[in-house]
Amino acid sequence: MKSISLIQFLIEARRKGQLNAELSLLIEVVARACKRIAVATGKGALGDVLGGAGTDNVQGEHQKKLDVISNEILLEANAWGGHLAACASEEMEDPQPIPDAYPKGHHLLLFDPLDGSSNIDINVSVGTIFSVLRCPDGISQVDAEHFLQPGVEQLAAGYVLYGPRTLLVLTFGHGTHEFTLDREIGSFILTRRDIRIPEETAEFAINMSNQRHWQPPMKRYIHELLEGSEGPRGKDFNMRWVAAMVADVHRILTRGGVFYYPLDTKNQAQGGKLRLLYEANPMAFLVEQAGGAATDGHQRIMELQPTGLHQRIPVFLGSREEIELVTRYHQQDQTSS
Ligand code: FDP
Ligand code: ZN
Repeated sequence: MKSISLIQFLIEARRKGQLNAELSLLIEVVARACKRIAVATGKGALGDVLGGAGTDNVQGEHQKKLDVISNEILLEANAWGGHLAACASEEMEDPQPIPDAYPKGHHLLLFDPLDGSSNIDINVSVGTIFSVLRCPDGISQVDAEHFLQPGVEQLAAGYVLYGPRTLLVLTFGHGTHEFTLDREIGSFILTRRDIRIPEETAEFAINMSNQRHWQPPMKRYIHELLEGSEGPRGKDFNMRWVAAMVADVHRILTRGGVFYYPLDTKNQAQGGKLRLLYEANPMAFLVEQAGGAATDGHQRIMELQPTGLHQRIPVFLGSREEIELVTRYHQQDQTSS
């Protein structure tokens, strides 16, 4: 079978009118930066990249050295190409404008440079998540407010999973596609076109240790799954939790399943655990383009109007039938209370 590289795939998509040259360049640049992050994560102790950076990010979380390194790699790679108006990152309080020395483009890039960073030191999968928006016209100075666009406005989204293989999973609104990094030639090669998530599943991902902190509809739903073939669902469910959203979502895009990070008494003051703009929205776009669903327990994630750059929300995504059921339980609870 003839292999198709990411670059060839993007050129063909441009010919079909699915994306423009600037967006194509942006995706190539992000992919190139992620190859460097893959090298850095792969070095581990040999590259002195393990452990804490000794700093906290805007969310008050301790930064790992690789969080900081990955953020710098993405910023540096995206500064000079002329495809961006500004970047925003989990690791930075405010958006970073493109330096004056370089031409500015029409896109806004958001990223979580290294998702699942508690996995770094134990040599388990981590990933990079990104989302691309159009910069509103006539803006000379980009501010956080320009990034506050609902997920339906995303032009592209994707993640790179640094696992046994380095994979790029991408959408620009024409399906969700997977590319595997061929380390010998240094190129991402198309390995799955038009990924489809099965509508039904018997596998769920949730941090069960939070069970006692959940709200009643979540307790009810998970209790029914755990009752298995003896309960109302009439079938047994299996559970997985990698503690890196990228890896859990990738499993769902490979064999189906659902991923939940609900509201609980520990995270409700912040609105949830996961960040809307650079975690939930890009994952929702990828999952919907693969036939799955993504809600905040009440409504479609991609239709939420963001109110802050680092806003957090509850996340329910994956195989459509389960997401519809868990969302219904939350909606019923709201109407009865
Ligand atoms: P992390 O904080 O390590 O970056 O981004 C949030 C996230 O990881 C997700 O990737 C992951 O699914 C979740 O948090 C892990 O949460 P727990 O600590 O509750 O397991
Ligand atoms: Zn993250």
